[in-house]
Amino acid sequence: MKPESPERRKLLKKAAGGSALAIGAAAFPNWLLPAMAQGEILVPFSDVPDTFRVLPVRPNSTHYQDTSKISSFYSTNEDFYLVQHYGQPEIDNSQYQLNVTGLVDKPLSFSLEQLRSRPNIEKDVGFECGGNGARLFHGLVGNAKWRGVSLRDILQEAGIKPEGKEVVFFGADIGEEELRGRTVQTAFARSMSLEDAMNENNMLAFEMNGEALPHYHGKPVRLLVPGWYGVANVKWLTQIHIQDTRYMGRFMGRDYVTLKREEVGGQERWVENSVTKMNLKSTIVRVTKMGSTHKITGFVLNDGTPLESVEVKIDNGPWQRATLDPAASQFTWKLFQFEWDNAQPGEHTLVSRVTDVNGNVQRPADELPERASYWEEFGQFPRTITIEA
Ligand SMILES: Nc1nc2c(c(=O)[nH]1)N[C@H]1C(S)=C(S)[C@@H](COP(=O)(O)O)O[C@H]1N2
Ligand SMILES: [Mo]
Repeated sequence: MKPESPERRKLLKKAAGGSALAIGAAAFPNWLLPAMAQGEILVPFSDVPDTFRVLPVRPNSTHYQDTSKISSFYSTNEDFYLVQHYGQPEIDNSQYQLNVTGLVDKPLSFSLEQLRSRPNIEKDVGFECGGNGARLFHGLVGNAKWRGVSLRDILQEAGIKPEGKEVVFFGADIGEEELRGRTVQTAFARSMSLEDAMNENNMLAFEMNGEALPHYHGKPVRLLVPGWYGVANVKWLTQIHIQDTRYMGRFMGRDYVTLKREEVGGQERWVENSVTKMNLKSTIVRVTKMGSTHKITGFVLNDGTPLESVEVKIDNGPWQRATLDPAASQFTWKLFQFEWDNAQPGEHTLVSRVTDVNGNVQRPADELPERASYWEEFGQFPRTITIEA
């Protein structure tokens, strides 16, 4: 973090002093149910259509969180969103093998036990799907404590040959793709430059929130690339391959590819990019009422760059600083909260924006470069709410 301003110190103190974010975690079956613990009322947004439903987890399905219920730093393993493109392969732990192949001095192979017995690392990491956005009220998101082993240590142990440039991560899940007039079987895979793969934060995770990695989240081992969109975090990881050419699979070259109109050396061009690091983003997800005070809660995600501020604007009022959850660390989501006193009855618009220490400010969606795909929705997201008289 940047040298702290007195204002910021005050905010952190306030956060630590008990204006806590966590509200007694009441499990309730329907997001519209207004009753909360300890006299706190959930105030529904008026921008959520009556038809919007958060479904329970079903096999092989996408699952998104009901973001209006986000009230604790860790998502449970059940709430944490789910995305998979070729189903959810079941791997028998006793048969599991991770192979490190390609341009290495020493190809390696690990059983689950061999991986587990390496020096363990534990990290809090949150991420969202590159396709997360307003239509799901940003529900393709989660934050958890992960335990695993260092990817860099394993790559160093294998010894990357000088010509090794690209590291490909293959999952056990295989899908059929129609490619250039043929039907082929391909595994889910993602790749990174060797430099990105060697980042000390990357891990191979086998535990999530203190439990063995759940089947749907990639049992028994998945890759975690802190600060990147979810697509990088290859589940059911079975092979790491080092090569000297770029890997061009569906999830690098065709899908999870943004298309934006940008300036390229003074020339306006349409630019396609594989989804990698998370953009600086905040969104309001929840409003509760207790007495005459409304609490506005939201989350921030980014690539791990320290934050300067999160601010909330109500209607045409000024930007006002929100309080950041002190539980947050570099690669987690950062929950924020703003106390809105004496809200007047009627319709209100609430919006948040986040600024990082490099001066990057989250902008309104219509001020961002023109974009032709739904990947990477990180503009400001105004919400509307009706305060009853
Ligand atoms: N093997 C495999 N890994 C995968 C995927 C997949 O389809 N297969 N989907 C990716 C995408 S697009 C996302 S957003 C995250 C979701 O991780 P989660 O389901 O644990 O939240 O997993 C990534 N890892
Ligand atoms: Mo995703």
